[in-house]
Amino acid sequence: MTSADADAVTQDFADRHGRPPAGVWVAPGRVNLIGEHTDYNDGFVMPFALAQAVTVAAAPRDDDRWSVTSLSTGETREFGRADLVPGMSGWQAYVAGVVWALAEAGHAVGGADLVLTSDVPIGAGLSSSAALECAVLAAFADLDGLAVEPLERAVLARRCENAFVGAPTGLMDQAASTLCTADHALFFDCRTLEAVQVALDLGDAGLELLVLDTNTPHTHVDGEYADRRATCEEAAALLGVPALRDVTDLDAALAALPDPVMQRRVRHVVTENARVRAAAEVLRTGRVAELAPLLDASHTSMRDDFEITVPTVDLAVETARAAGATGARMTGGGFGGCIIALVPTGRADAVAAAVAEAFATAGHAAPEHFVGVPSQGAHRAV
Ligand code: GAF
Repeated sequence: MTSADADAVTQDFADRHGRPPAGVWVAPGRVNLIGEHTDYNDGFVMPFALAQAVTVAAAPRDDDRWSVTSLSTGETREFGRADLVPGMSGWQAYVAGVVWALAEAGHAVGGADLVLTSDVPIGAGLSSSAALECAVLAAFADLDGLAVEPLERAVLARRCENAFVGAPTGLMDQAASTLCTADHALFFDCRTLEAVQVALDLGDAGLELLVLDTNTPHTHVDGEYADRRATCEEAAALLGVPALRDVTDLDAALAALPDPVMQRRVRHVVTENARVRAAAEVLRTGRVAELAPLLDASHTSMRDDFEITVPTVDLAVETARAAGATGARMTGGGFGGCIIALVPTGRADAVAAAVAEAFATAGHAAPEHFVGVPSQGAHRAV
């Protein structure tokens, strides 16, 4: 989010609705530093919020309707209370679902006009939808004076995603967008919901985090994601534990499972949880450079055991490493999207250029890239 985004939504709101907005709210996208597909297994994750965010201007209206304009797409969508039915299609479902989830939890949300814009790349695994949910939830909470604590906001935004939009995701993205703080990663326990802010001072270690979008379309993402989740739940049931988080003896668990695919899925989740805890310890004790091998091991595990990477993502990771990244991995749900690479300060453009060259040779379009800056979670900007 830039101050230009806040100005743009404020100006458009005033022009469009003939009155100023009551405020402007912002909620960021995220990168996940480490801990992939562990959230819905009651495990650990460690994302940080990006500077890229959804920015929304809003004001109440005096009927039970909502209008939402996206400056990013130029579209306006409207819905009323009677339209708040799970399964709604279109991007406005992420707004309607938040009204629905708040109402289900007993919070009275009044009609409102909203104008929003976003600089979170869409469909790139950087949580553009969670940012949208958390931004409008922050707006509704303030407009209607709702007493909803940050953690409950994350839980309600996830409920919107799961029960209204219909995506069977975990809590990581909404927790990151809501709970993260500037200069920190969030070590989040998805069972106890304990959130620990861990200082993330890459610059002190002479490093920065390159975020590179492979532009790979997410075909069949939803089906693949749901499939991975179902296999994990089936494995937990076979092992007689509430969730894969509870597997304490990996070798015994693998020996008890009949199916090699299921064994690989379980190995990913159990070892990834251990890597998240190790990464939190590495940061807590100021050994930032030691993040790199954990990122590499996470990627290998996602590629070989959870099987959620794709050739462009693997090419980007391998090329980044060969060009000087000390560690690299895919970030997010998988099957495309972004990679993150830990690079020496000032080397992000050079590493990205090497990946662009490898992509050109392989016949792929040049990826976009930026340096990820650990930023503030959802808040009121104006
Ligand atoms: C997506 C989901 F939304 C998250 O809940 C998480 O499972 C992630 O994929 C994989 O770690 O972003």
